[in-house]
Amino acid sequence: GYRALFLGLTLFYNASLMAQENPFIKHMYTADPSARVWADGRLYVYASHDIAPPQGCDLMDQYHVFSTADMKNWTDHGEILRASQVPWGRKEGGFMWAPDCVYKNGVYYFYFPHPSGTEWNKTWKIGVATSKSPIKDFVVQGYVKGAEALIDPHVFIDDDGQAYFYQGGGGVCMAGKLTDNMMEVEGQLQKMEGLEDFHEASWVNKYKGKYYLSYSDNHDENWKDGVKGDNRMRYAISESPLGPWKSMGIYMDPTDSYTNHGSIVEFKGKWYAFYHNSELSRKNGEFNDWLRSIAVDKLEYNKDGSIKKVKQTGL
Ligand code: FUB
Repeated sequence: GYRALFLGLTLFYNASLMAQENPFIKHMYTADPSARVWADGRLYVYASHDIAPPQGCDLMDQYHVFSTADMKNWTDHGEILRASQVPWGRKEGGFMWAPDCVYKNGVYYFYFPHPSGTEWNKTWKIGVATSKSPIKDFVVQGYVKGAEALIDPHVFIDDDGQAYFYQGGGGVCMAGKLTDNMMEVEGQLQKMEGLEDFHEASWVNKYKGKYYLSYSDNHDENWKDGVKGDNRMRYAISESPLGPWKSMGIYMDPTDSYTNHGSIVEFKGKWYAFYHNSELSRKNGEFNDWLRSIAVDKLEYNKDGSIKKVKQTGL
């Protein structure tokens, strides 16, 4: 009896030590995690930064990068870019929204949405900053030519080296090829067809030869009878990076934050779904939709290629 109890408790203790703790960044508010695995074998997360006291997303003015070798111990590499370093940016600053980062031919390309004028909602551009290092020395080179005045950039590089650019918010997702300099759309962006209830936060990954486009939807019920009810994460599948897409439904229920923004990535043979919630602000006693915290959980595929609903831990 006692021996079985002891064994049980030891196993439970070990399992809890192995578990990923969410939110995994606890010393500052973070959102919009773009997770990337670079050649040094570490996983890097590029995130935007919410500012306390909460005053909405207009104050967000800088990006940070974190990395891990084991999904347990995280290193904060600090700030990598802020609004005042964007030569063409609106003079009032702020609005450094969901970014992405890719690597090509020795250069890290960091993409970020930022308004170029006082009328922030009409003047979005997708900035490009480059560096030889994944964690520092990023310099703004300009912005993506041929992009629309829309938020949430994402770049997917296919196995043949061709880069695809995605962006979108307010219900429309646009995409197209990038030229070799990674800063120009080849031809024109086209609307992605077949995405049910698209809101924002597009992300593409490849699994068993098929393309998966994940995004957040428009679900917005607020808190009701103790049930959470804001943006959910959905996905769609295609034979091509530019669609047409077959909507596959919801892979993540709402978190306790109004928005959600995800990235899906394989690391050391396992798949993960990165996202954000408001759990850190809840723990800190200042719960707010715009004081978010990045989180990660396991993502599993069914045999038929569909994605199992992700279990949010730590909530
Ligand atoms: O963080 C600012 C904005 O909120 C992002 O660009 C959206 O995806 C949403 O997370």
